[in-house]
Amino acid sequence: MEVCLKQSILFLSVLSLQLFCVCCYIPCATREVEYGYVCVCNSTYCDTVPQIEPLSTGQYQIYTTSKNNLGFSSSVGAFSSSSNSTASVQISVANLSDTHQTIIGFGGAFSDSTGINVLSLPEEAQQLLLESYFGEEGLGYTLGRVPIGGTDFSTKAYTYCDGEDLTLEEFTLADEDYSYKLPLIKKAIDLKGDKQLLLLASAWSSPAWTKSTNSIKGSGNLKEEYYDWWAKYFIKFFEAYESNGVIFWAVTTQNEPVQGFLATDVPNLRFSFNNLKTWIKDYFGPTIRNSTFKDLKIVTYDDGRDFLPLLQMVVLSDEEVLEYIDGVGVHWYTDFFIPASFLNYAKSDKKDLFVIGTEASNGFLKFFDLIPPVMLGSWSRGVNYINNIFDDLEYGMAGWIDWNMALDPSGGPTFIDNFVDSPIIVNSTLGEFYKQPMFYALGHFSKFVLPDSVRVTTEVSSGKIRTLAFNRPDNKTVLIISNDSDDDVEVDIVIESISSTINIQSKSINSLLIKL
Ligand SMILES: *[C@@H]1O[C@H](CO)[C@@H](O)[C@H](O)[C@H]1NC(C)=O
Ligand SMILES: *[C@@H]1O[C@H](CO)[C@@H](O)[C@H](O)[C@H]1NC(C)=O
Ligand SMILES: *[C@@H]1O[C@H](CO)[C@@H](O)[C@H](O)[C@H]1NC(C)=O
Ligand SMILES: *[C@@H]1O[C@H](CO)[C@@H](O)[C@H](O)[C@H]1NC(C)=O
Ligand SMILES: *[C@@H]1O[C@H](CO)[C@@H](O)[C@H](O)[C@H]1NC(C)=O
Ligand SMILES: *[C@@H]1O[C@H](CO)[C@@H](O)[C@H](O)[C@H]1NC(C)=O
Ligand SMILES: CC(=O)N[C@H]1CO[C@H](CO)[C@@H](O)[C@@H]1O
Repeated sequence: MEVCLKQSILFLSVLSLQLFCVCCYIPCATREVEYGYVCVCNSTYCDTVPQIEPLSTGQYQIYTTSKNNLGFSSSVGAFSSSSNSTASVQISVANLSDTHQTIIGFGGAFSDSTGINVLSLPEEAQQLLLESYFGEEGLGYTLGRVPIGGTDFSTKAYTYCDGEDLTLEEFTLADEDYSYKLPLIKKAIDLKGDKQLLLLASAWSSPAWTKSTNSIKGSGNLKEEYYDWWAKYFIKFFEAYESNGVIFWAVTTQNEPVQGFLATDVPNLRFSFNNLKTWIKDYFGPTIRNSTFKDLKIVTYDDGRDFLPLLQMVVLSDEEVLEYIDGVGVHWYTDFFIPASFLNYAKSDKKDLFVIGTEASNGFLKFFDLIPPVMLGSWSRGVNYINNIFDDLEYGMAGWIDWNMALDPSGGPTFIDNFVDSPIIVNSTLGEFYKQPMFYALGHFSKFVLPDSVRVTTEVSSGKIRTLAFNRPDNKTVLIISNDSDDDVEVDIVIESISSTINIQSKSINSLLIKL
């Protein structure tokens, strides 16, 4: 494919002056860094995703990102009806009607730290960063998580009603909402144009005076006398955001209600499963459903895989709770020792609930500072994301939301020093930002597995590669194919009655779009 720089050409026609955007795509400006490679963006330069070509029947377009060749490269080929391959690996999609879950989307979180880092860049670079995630030539994120109040990725602990006020009259959004969250969310919505950005809200902590510990920081229980007050607080939040032009799609019942207590400094509200059940069915559910925000999807749990069996036993078994909830949110922090099969416990036999990944972040395991929070350029952290998304989607997840969209080179700011990694690292002193392998890993899913795509059954003849396939709403089929081996692999791909042999590069993730 031809590679050239995007340029705008003023084209004067008889009728009007029109601005045409000419040409293909902007390739990665590769830089070798401590742990691998990144793509460098600044105020005047940022790589884009090559455009999707108009394909005729049987044609495919394959996008590749590899360890030594970041960014997206793309080429076009064709399937044929004669199958005569000698390839060592076979991928088969035998029946496009053999379907599984419908996809909701992929995205990241509008944490305060994301806003602080984005806004630390020159304005043109800010725009290129947001385009990289939400733009037509970027990853096309369709989901965003918005913290209700502060988190560990803020510069201080705060809620919207820090003074004791039973009437909620003093409820007021924080400077952080006006400076960091709302401006970015609005720009992201603008970049989506007529396409939807689905926003999910989650609270980390209620005000200190409503908690057993009398502190926003650290885990405390919500005092029972504030159960009703806390439900109404959410309505105030949705009203305040609505008056700023931002409408939400979903809300979670509490960020990490179960194991938030393990991180002793993180602003967190703790619920036992029994208390969570009571709060949802007697307070939160009725309050939301009886408000102007009654159409919000209510997502419960919002915590690690490990306690899903208990969630199923205590909460998802209760028919009154099921009346109110639409989905189950799952965090990734215990995935390194809890198998994806635990996601089978995120289900109820009485109601279809969607399962969605609501938070993920590399670099949280520091093992007494032996592992740095940010490993700039690390391909293996990209592979962590790839394998995790594969596992989750194989077990029925409908979407996956990353944590901070942009952090500084130390993995912050975070007022409790809970530094972690992020797909984009911002260097404000140089006015540039670095797209890490994680960015491209996540992008292969967000860009090509569009909302309303439906997963179809795939089979792979060897453990050498992983693949998932989806029927997209535009009637194209997409295969995501990854291999982490040191050698290129010849793969014969058979989709119902047509096939093609494709070389899958070593250490690569690929998206193959086919028009059938
Ligand atoms: C921005 O990045 C491009 C491509 O790497 C480079 O040519 C240009 O010099 C950079 N601009 C600044 C101001 O660093
Ligand atoms: C199939 O492969 C064999 C051996 O590689 C070759 O002789 C034959 O012509 C091929 N047939 C088709 C239809 O491509
Ligand atoms: C394909 O899958 C669908 C749905 O499971 C099933 O009804 C149909 O019989 C399958 N077709 C074949 C040829 O197996
Ligand atoms: C719903 O709200 C109305 C008035 O706003 C109130 O009269 C009614 O009791 C509420 N119903 C529930 C189930 O909370
Ligand atoms: C950020 O820029 C400074 C120069 O201002 C440089 O010393 C530092 O190494 C850069 N950080 C990263 C992670 O590239
Ligand atoms: C997809 O295929 C279905 C059935 O053949 C057709 O009704 C629909 O219009 C197609 N959609 C698009 C976007 O081409
Ligand atoms: C992601 C993935 O499945 N990677 C595999 C690629 O192939 C090697 C063997 O060559 C496997 O060990 C990896 O698990």
